[in-house]
Amino acid sequence: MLNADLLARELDEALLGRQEIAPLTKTHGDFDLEAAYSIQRAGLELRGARGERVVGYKMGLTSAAKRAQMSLGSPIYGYLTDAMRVHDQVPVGQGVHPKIEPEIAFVTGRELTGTISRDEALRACAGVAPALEILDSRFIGFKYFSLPDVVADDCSSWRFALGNWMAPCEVGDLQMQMSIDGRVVQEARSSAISGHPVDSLVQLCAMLALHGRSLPAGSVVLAGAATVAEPLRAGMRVLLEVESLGALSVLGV
Ligand code: OOG
Ligand code: MG
Repeated sequence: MLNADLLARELDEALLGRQEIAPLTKTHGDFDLEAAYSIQRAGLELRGARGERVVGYKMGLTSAAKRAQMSLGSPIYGYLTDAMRVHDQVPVGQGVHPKIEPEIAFVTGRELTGTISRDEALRACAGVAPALEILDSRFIGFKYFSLPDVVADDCSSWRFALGNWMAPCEVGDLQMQMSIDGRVVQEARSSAISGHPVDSLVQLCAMLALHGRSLPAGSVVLAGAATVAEPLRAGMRVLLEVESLGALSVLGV
Protein backbone atom coordinates (compact mmCIF):
# COMPACT_ATOMS: atom_id res chain seq x y z
CA MET A 1 0.00 0.00 0.00
CA LEU A 2 1.41 3.37 -1.07
CA ASN A 3 2.07 5.81 1.77
CA ALA A 4 0.88 9.20 0.45
CA ASP A 5 2.36 11.11 3.42
CA LEU A 6 5.80 9.58 2.89
CA LEU A 7 5.89 10.42 -0.83
CA ALA A 8 4.54 13.90 -0.16
CA ARG A 9 7.35 14.46 2.35
CA GLU A 10 9.93 13.35 -0.21
CA LEU A 11 8.61 15.93 -2.69
CA ASP A 12 8.38 18.59 -0.01
CA GLU A 13 11.99 18.06 1.05
CA ALA A 14 13.05 18.30 -2.61
CA LEU A 15 11.15 21.60 -2.89
CA LEU A 16 12.63 23.06 0.29
CA GLY A 17 16.14 21.76 -0.37
CA ARG A 18 16.14 22.59 -4.11
CA GLN A 19 17.07 18.97 -4.78
CA GLU A 20 16.10 17.15 -7.96
CA ILE A 21 14.75 13.66 -7.27
CA ALA A 22 13.95 10.68 -9.50
CA PRO A 23 10.30 10.32 -10.53
CA LEU A 24 8.35 8.68 -7.69
CA THR A 25 7.01 5.93 -9.97
CA LYS A 26 10.63 4.93 -10.62
CA THR A 27 11.62 4.75 -6.95
CA HIS A 28 8.31 3.56 -5.45
CA GLY A 29 6.68 1.68 -8.34
CA ASP A 30 3.63 2.67 -10.37
CA PHE A 31 0.65 4.33 -8.77
CA ASP A 32 -2.56 5.65 -10.31
CA LEU A 33 -3.98 9.16 -10.62
CA GLU A 34 -6.17 8.76 -7.55
CA ALA A 35 -3.10 7.96 -5.45
CA ALA A 36 -1.30 10.88 -7.13
CA TYR A 37 -4.01 13.33 -6.04
CA SER A 38 -3.77 11.97 -2.46
CA ILE A 39 -0.01 12.64 -2.48
CA GLN A 40 -0.70 16.14 -3.88
CA ARG A 41 -3.22 16.76 -1.09
CA ALA A 42 -0.81 15.44 1.58
CA GLY A 43 1.85 17.82 0.20
CA LEU A 44 -0.60 20.71 0.48
CA GLU A 45 -1.17 19.84 4.14
CA LEU A 46 2.58 20.08 4.79
CA ARG A 47 2.61 23.53 3.21
CA GLY A 48 -0.53 24.49 5.12
CA ALA A 49 1.25 23.60 8.35
CA ARG A 50 3.91 26.18 7.38
CA GLY A 51 1.22 28.83 7.08
CA GLU A 52 0.50 28.69 3.33
CA ARG A 53 -3.11 29.33 2.42
CA VAL A 54 -4.87 27.96 -0.68
CA VAL A 55 -5.96 30.78 -3.00
CA GLY A 56 -7.08 28.67 -5.94
CA TYR A 57 -6.18 26.08 -8.53
CA LYS A 58 -4.13 25.68 -11.69
CA MET A 59 -5.19 23.58 -14.60
CA GLY A 60 -2.38 21.91 -16.54
CA LEU A 61 -1.99 20.24 -19.93
CA THR A 62 -5.09 21.95 -21.29
CA SER A 63 -3.40 22.84 -24.61
CA ALA A 64 -2.14 20.51 -27.34
CA ALA A 65 1.22 22.37 -27.28
CA LYS A 66 1.78 21.56 -23.59
CA ARG A 67 0.63 17.96 -23.93
CA ALA A 68 3.16 17.50 -26.75
CA GLN A 69 5.96 19.30 -24.81
CA MET A 70 5.52 17.03 -21.81
CA SER A 71 4.44 13.92 -23.80
CA LEU A 72 1.49 13.57 -21.43
CA GLY A 73 -2.14 13.05 -22.32
CA SER A 74 -4.84 14.72 -20.28
CA PRO A 75 -5.74 17.80 -18.21
CA ILE A 76 -4.77 17.77 -14.53
CA TYR A 77 -5.13 20.21 -11.63
CA GLY A 78 -2.98 21.46 -8.78
CA TYR A 79 -3.21 23.98 -5.93
CA LEU A 80 -2.14 27.61 -5.80
CA THR A 81 -1.22 29.13 -2.44
CA ASP A 82 -0.62 32.71 -1.33
CA ALA A 83 3.12 31.96 -0.93
CA MET A 84 3.39 31.12 -4.66
CA ARG A 85 2.21 34.51 -5.86
CA VAL A 86 4.92 36.85 -7.16
CA HIS A 87 4.52 40.42 -8.31
CA ASP A 88 7.17 41.81 -10.57
CA GLN A 89 10.21 39.77 -9.59
CA VAL A 90 10.74 36.01 -9.74
CA PRO A 91 13.62 34.81 -7.51
CA VAL A 92 14.79 32.10 -9.91
CA GLY A 93 17.70 31.19 -7.62
CA GLN A 94 15.16 29.77 -5.16
CA GLY A 95 14.11 27.21 -7.77
CA VAL A 96 15.86 24.40 -9.64
CA HIS A 97 14.96 24.75 -13.33
CA PRO A 98 12.10 27.24 -13.60
CA LYS A 99 10.11 27.72 -16.80
CA ILE A 100 7.54 30.37 -17.65
CA GLU A 101 4.35 30.09 -19.69
CA PRO A 102 1.49 32.34 -20.85
CA GLU A 103 -1.90 31.83 -19.26
CA ILE A 104 -5.28 33.42 -18.53
CA ALA A 105 -6.59 33.55 -14.95
CA PHE A 106 -10.13 33.76 -13.61
CA VAL A 107 -11.38 34.65 -10.16
CA THR A 108 -14.70 33.18 -9.11
CA GLY A 109 -17.41 35.37 -7.57
CA ARG A 110 -19.46 32.50 -6.20
CA GLU A 111 -19.07 28.81 -5.40
CA LEU A 112 -19.21 26.40 -8.36
CA THR A 113 -20.05 22.73 -8.04
CA GLY A 114 -19.99 19.73 -10.37
CA THR A 115 -21.25 19.78 -13.95
CA ILE A 116 -21.65 23.34 -15.20
CA SER A 117 -21.89 24.94 -18.65
CA ARG A 118 -19.39 27.40 -20.10
CA ASP A 119 -21.98 30.19 -19.67
CA GLU A 120 -22.58 29.32 -16.02
CA ALA A 121 -18.84 29.28 -15.40
CA LEU A 122 -18.33 32.66 -17.06
CA ARG A 123 -21.30 34.18 -15.18
CA ALA A 124 -19.81 32.95 -11.89
CA CYS A 125 -16.51 34.75 -12.57
CA ALA A 126 -15.81 38.08 -10.93
CA GLY A 127 -12.74 38.82 -13.04
CA VAL A 128 -10.32 37.72 -15.72
CA ALA A 129 -6.65 38.64 -16.11
CA PRO A 130 -3.55 37.78 -18.11
CA ALA A 131 -1.27 35.52 -16.06
CA LEU A 132 2.21 34.02 -16.15
CA GLU A 133 2.84 30.68 -14.51
CA ILE A 134 6.40 29.86 -13.44
CA LEU A 135 6.73 26.08 -13.20
CA ASP A 136 9.53 24.19 -11.47
CA SER A 137 9.49 20.41 -11.39
CA ARG A 138 11.02 18.58 -8.44
CA PHE A 139 12.07 15.81 -10.86
CA ILE A 140 15.46 15.41 -12.50
CA GLY A 141 15.82 17.45 -15.67
CA PHE A 142 12.10 18.46 -15.62
CA LYS A 143 11.29 15.53 -17.88
CA TYR A 144 10.45 11.90 -18.56
CA PHE A 145 7.85 11.59 -15.87
CA SER A 146 4.37 10.09 -15.95
CA LEU A 147 1.04 11.81 -15.36
CA PRO A 148 0.78 10.45 -11.77
CA ASP A 149 4.31 11.77 -11.03
CA VAL A 150 3.40 15.26 -12.25
CA VAL A 151 0.09 15.32 -10.37
CA ALA A 152 1.80 14.18 -7.14
CA ASP A 153 4.26 17.05 -7.63
CA ASP A 154 1.36 19.56 -7.62
CA CYS A 155 1.56 19.65 -11.43
CA SER A 156 5.04 21.26 -11.40
CA SER A 157 3.59 24.39 -9.82
CA TRP A 158 5.95 26.88 -8.17
CA ARG A 159 5.10 30.58 -8.69
CA PHE A 160 2.50 32.64 -10.57
CA ALA A 161 1.93 36.30 -11.45
CA LEU A 162 -1.36 37.99 -12.27
CA GLY A 163 -2.12 41.07 -14.37
CA ASN A 164 -4.93 43.47 -13.50
CA TRP A 165 -8.36 41.93 -13.06
CA MET A 166 -10.97 43.03 -15.61
CA ALA A 167 -14.71 42.40 -15.65
CA PRO A 168 -15.39 39.02 -17.30
CA CYS A 169 -15.65 39.33 -21.08
CA GLU A 170 -15.45 37.09 -24.13
CA VAL A 171 -12.04 35.41 -23.88
CA GLY A 172 -12.48 32.56 -26.36
CA ASP A 173 -10.29 33.80 -29.20
CA LEU A 174 -7.74 36.40 -28.08
CA GLN A 175 -4.20 36.83 -29.38
CA MET A 176 -1.57 36.01 -26.70
CA GLN A 177 2.07 36.92 -27.11
CA MET A 178 4.96 36.22 -24.72
CA SER A 179 8.25 38.09 -25.23
CA ILE A 180 11.60 37.69 -23.52
CA ASP A 181 13.91 40.70 -23.51
CA GLY A 182 11.90 42.33 -26.30
CA ARG A 183 11.77 39.31 -28.61
CA VAL A 184 8.52 37.40 -29.17
CA VAL A 185 9.19 33.78 -28.14
CA GLN A 186 5.69 32.28 -28.02
CA GLU A 187 2.33 33.25 -29.44
CA ALA A 188 -1.07 31.58 -29.73
CA ARG A 189 -4.78 32.28 -29.70
CA SER A 190 -6.49 31.78 -26.33
CA SER A 191 -8.59 29.07 -28.02
CA ALA A 192 -5.47 26.89 -27.68
CA ILE A 193 -6.43 26.60 -23.98
CA SER A 194 -9.06 23.84 -23.71
CA GLY A 195 -10.64 25.06 -26.99
CA HIS A 196 -11.91 27.99 -24.86
CA PRO A 197 -10.22 29.06 -21.58
CA VAL A 198 -13.52 29.05 -19.67
CA ASP A 199 -13.79 25.33 -20.46
CA SER A 200 -10.76 24.83 -18.18
CA LEU A 201 -12.96 26.08 -15.32
CA VAL A 202 -15.74 23.72 -16.39
CA GLN A 203 -13.28 20.80 -16.42
CA LEU A 204 -11.81 21.81 -13.05
CA CYS A 205 -15.27 21.78 -11.43
CA ALA A 206 -15.97 18.35 -12.89
CA MET A 207 -12.63 16.99 -11.62
CA LEU A 208 -13.11 18.50 -8.15
CA ALA A 209 -16.59 16.95 -8.00
CA LEU A 210 -15.02 13.51 -8.52
CA HIS A 211 -13.09 14.21 -5.31
CA GLY A 212 -16.26 15.39 -3.56
CA ARG A 213 -15.25 19.05 -3.62
CA SER A 214 -16.54 22.30 -5.07
CA LEU A 215 -14.69 25.42 -6.21
CA PRO A 216 -15.09 28.10 -3.51
CA ALA A 217 -16.02 31.73 -4.25
CA GLY A 218 -12.92 33.91 -4.53
CA SER A 219 -10.75 31.16 -6.08
CA VAL A 220 -8.06 32.14 -8.57
CA VAL A 221 -7.94 29.63 -11.43
CA LEU A 222 -5.12 29.44 -13.97
CA ALA A 223 -6.65 27.99 -17.14
CA GLY A 224 -3.43 26.34 -18.40
CA ALA A 225 -0.72 27.50 -20.78
CA ALA A 226 -1.56 28.39 -24.37
CA THR A 227 1.96 27.50 -25.58
CA VAL A 228 5.00 25.55 -24.41
CA ALA A 229 6.97 26.91 -21.43
CA GLU A 230 10.31 28.72 -21.82
CA PRO A 231 13.26 28.42 -19.39
CA LEU A 232 13.42 31.45 -17.04
CA ARG A 233 16.80 32.73 -15.89
CA ALA A 234 17.98 35.67 -13.79
CA GLY A 235 18.05 38.90 -15.78
CA MET A 236 15.29 37.90 -18.20
CA ARG A 237 12.37 40.31 -18.60
CA VAL A 238 9.22 38.44 -19.65
CA LEU A 239 6.22 40.30 -21.05
CA LEU A 240 2.82 38.77 -21.73
CA GLU A 241 0.35 40.70 -23.85
CA VAL A 242 -3.20 39.44 -24.24
CA GLU A 243 -5.55 41.14 -26.69
CA SER A 244 -8.33 43.03 -24.79
CA LEU A 245 -6.99 41.93 -21.36
CA GLY A 246 -3.75 43.93 -21.25
CA ALA A 247 -0.22 43.00 -20.30
CA LEU A 248 1.94 41.93 -17.40
CA SER A 249 5.63 41.57 -17.02
CA VAL A 250 8.06 39.90 -14.60
CA LEU A 251 11.82 39.98 -14.17
CA GLY A 252 13.88 36.94 -13.26
CA VAL A 253 16.22 37.92 -10.40
C1 OOG B 1 2.90 20.24 -15.99
C2 OOG B 1 2.08 21.47 -15.71
C3 OOG B 1 1.40 21.96 -16.96
C4 OOG B 1 0.10 23.88 -18.01
O1 OOG B 1 -0.24 25.07 -17.95
O2 OOG B 1 -0.16 23.16 -18.98
C5 OOG B 1 0.86 23.34 -16.85
C6 OOG B 1 4.26 20.55 -16.56
O3 OOG B 1 4.36 21.16 -17.63
O4 OOG B 1 5.24 20.15 -15.91
O5 OOG B 1 1.00 24.04 -15.88
MG1 MG C 1 0.59 26.14 -16.38
